[in-house]
Amino acid sequence: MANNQSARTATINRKTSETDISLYLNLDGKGNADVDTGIGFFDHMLKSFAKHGLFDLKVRVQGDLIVDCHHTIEDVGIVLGEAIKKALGDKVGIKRYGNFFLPMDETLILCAIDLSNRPYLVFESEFKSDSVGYFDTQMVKEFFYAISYSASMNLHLKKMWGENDHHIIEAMFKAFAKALDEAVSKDSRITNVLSTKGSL
Ligand SMILES: [Mn+2]
Repeated sequence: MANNQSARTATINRKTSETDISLYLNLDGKGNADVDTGIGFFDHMLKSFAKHGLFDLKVRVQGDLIVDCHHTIEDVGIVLGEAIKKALGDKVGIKRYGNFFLPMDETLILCAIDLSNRPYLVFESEFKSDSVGYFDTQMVKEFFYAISYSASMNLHLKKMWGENDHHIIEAMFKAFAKALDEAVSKDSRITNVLSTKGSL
């Protein structure tokens, strides 16, 4: 894991009767991921998020997978959103907005982010299958909803085109990573927070 004094990092531990999660995030990382959620496809998605956002991410989850994947995926979304918010701190100097069109074979996904401190999710996609591996496709929206609320971000995710559910979901995680990388990046011309209100 990359670690330096100026890196924006957060560690969150959250334990409920349904899940026990520890998560480390470095927004100024190099794309290193060490992830074990108990759901193979979800691990694949979180590693893609870290790799393409150039974040360092460590996640450990003990979830009630005996029930189903719902609590584990939703709660990781809550904790990842909390980590993003905590690592960002006062948001001084960041670009605030980020967007990306991510192609993956036949799939094209649009992601747009405003780190506005006002949670809002617009999610537009359909899936052909109920699940990819042990990951229920219904949980994609739930995951991003949880992030948008716990990180207090405006998040738009839209499938422009796509046939294959694995591609669609993976392209969403990668598009989210690329858009977030842009939104959290710094611009030396921004000397305070990028808002006429003076706070974000
Ligand atoms: Mn894949």
